Amino acid sequence: MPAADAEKRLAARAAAGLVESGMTVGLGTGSTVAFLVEALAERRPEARFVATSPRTAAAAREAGLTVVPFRGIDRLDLAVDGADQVAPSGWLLKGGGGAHTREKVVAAAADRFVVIVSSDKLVDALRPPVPLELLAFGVDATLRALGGSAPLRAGVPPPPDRGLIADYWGDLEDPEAVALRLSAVPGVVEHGLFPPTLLSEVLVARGTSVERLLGPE
Ligand code: A5P
Repeated sequence: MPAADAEKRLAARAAAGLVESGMTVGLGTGSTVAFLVEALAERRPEARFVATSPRTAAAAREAGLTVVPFRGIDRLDLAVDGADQVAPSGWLLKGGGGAHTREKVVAAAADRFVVIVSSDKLVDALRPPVPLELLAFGVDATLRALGGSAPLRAGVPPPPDRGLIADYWGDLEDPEAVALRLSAVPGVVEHGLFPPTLLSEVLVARGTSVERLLGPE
């Protein structure tokens, strides 16, 4: 197994230990979360799970976990997800798999949002692109409003809420300013910048150990 995958697996196993019976838990999307599902399948806690993508929902069901729709549930005890980049400031870049809209809704609903990553995901500063989900209606006008710097992404499975995925290639020196700007463009459903205020902690695996980086209180 490649070193990064071994680290993802280790971080995922540490996060699986946070799931207790009776909890409602959000599951992110991606290869790190796939290891989480694998670890949960072994532990089998009496918990119910909300999935951020059809992919994760199918894997979790196949693993024997109880997956429920995110409806009639207004908060989650815990959410666990991977990330593409984690900056020292606590800003995250997500959406490599195009699932960031549902991932952000789930993270925001959770009392505790835990991010699990291999050590290569820690960066000194976030690098573009920023994944975007765009409303299909009027998408060319939305792309124009984004200044032509956000080409549509080819070859990704369409998001479950019928949006389109694009990647914004603007400067990312000030993630907060970029996040505000992107959120202000009508037709941008959601962007992949996750603020530090969403984050409870990051479990980062390095070699054979897992380090816990705390987010803001
Ligand atoms: C999915 O859209 C993303 O936000 C993933 O959470 C992120 O890309 C991490 O993916 P891996 O766990 O596959 O690295």
